Amino acid sequence: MNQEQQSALLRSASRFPIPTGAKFSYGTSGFRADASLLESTVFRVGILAALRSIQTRSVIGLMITASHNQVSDNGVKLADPSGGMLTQSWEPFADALANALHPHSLLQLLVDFIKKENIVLEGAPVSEVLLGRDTRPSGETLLEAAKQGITSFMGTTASNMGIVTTPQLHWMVRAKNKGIEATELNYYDQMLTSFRCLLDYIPQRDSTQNVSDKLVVDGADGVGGEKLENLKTRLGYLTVDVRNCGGGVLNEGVGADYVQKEKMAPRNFGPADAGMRCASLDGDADRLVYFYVISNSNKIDLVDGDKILSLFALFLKEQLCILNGPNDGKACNSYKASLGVVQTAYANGASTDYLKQMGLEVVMTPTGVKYLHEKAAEYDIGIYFEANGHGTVLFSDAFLSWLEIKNQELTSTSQDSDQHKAALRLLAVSRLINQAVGDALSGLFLVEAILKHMRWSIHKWNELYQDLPSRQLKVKVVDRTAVITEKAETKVVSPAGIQEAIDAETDKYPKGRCFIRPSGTEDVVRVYAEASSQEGADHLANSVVRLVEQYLGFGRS
Ligand code: G16
Repeated sequence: MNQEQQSALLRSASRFPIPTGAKFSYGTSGFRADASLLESTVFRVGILAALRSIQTRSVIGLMITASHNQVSDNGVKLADPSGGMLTQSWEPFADALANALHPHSLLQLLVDFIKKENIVLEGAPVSEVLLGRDTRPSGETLLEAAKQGITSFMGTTASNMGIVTTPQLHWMVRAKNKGIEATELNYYDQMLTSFRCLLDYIPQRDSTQNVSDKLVVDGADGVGGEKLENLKTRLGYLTVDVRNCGGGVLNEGVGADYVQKEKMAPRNFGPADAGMRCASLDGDADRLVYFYVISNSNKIDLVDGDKILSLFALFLKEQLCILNGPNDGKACNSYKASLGVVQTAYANGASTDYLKQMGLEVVMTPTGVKYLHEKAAEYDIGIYFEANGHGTVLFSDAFLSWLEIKNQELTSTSQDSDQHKAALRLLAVSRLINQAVGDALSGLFLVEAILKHMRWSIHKWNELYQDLPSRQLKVKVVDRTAVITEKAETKVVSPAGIQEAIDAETDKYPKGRCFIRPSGTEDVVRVYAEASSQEGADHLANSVVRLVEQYLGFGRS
């Protein structure tokens, strides 16, 4: 690194001192904390993004969001050239940068890392970082800090995409690196064209079984609701009533996280909506759950990420079977595509059983899209979802190339055949659903198209299987990092003895299952319990909360 570059970095770093006593960690989905603590971190992630762009010679994304967290929090994460999460191998360096106490120690870290990774700064082509933020008021100042970090690497451009959903920014990074037009408008065009294509190939059946054309959406008072509101005139048959569109407090009594955890109707929903098909997005629109309000109450029946996954799996498996014909892949000229699903320990046990009964391969990973995405990418069609509604469907390049050729062949030999329609549907799904990351908007349009295709009401969809009763709680402890887990977070290895105590408690409940893990986005330990009755699940979760307090020190939230 030349002298001029070193001086530029030292100058800008001195304007962003780290708050006294603060400790930052690149968690489940980037850095998250109270927004007032984050300026230095965001500045440093700007530096990291520029360096990653220089190293990969590609466009990188930097998103400022704390997603489902409360409005006073904020966060920052990076999107890699593929549009996916920052490679995990750079996370320790991100931690070190965020915690370097002085500009000189920051510079030394950079010099050492550049040398270790053989990053060539001089003569590198112009690098670029796309910036986005959600609607949090603190986002504007933090975005400025990110720009300062990015541009303190000479020759790096910071392109501000404005207020966007997290998945939109990931999509733009992926598109730009593939040489495709990457504006917000391009994103909508691709999504809605494929949505209409799926609708065009819906089989003509008994018209008495029509699905309601009305959907009510809770926008979490965040960015997703606003974006959806602007799309309303382009949705054809589908009438969307968007509520919680920015007038209230972000994520407070609204949004996918609230709906999924509390199993209650969000603000501005109530008994008058009983039976309606409703969906809820989270604060930055990377999570989606569906629900319907139970008559005369504010309680809901939740249709969570596991059921979205099951719906997608059912539809895609059906299309593959049609495409491959009666010989199920053994026919000449067919492609035996691998179809796999990825879940976490939070997946309801009933969903995992259902997927296995469908003959699907189910793989478990730790919490965090970065783990699920990586695993799903090993299949020709990999479907991943967390129960909280974060997920997508990935298509391999090899399968898509084969599908394009197959489609051309069928266009000339058997247009309008069932096989041809299945090929067109699969291609449409691959364009509709975000290939970079879980995306509530594209997920919502795929759900809507499949329900219409199946002629299923939300109730019928919910009957795919019956969830085992569950309860999720969070516990504030002295130091959550003292909890160390293994086996996809289903077993605790430290503190010693707590796993045996959890097992002994769990054994008391029929169909009991319980695990704890430290959150990577909030300062809490999470407790998940499942049992054959709601009372049992609640009781088990509360008993394990007490164990956590006993082993890790007190402070329930
Ligand atoms: C993020 C991650 C998700 C994860 C969630 C909760 O979601 O992207 O994969 O499930 O945090 O993580 P934890 O339990 O570690 O706090 P979001 O929607 O907040 O970005």
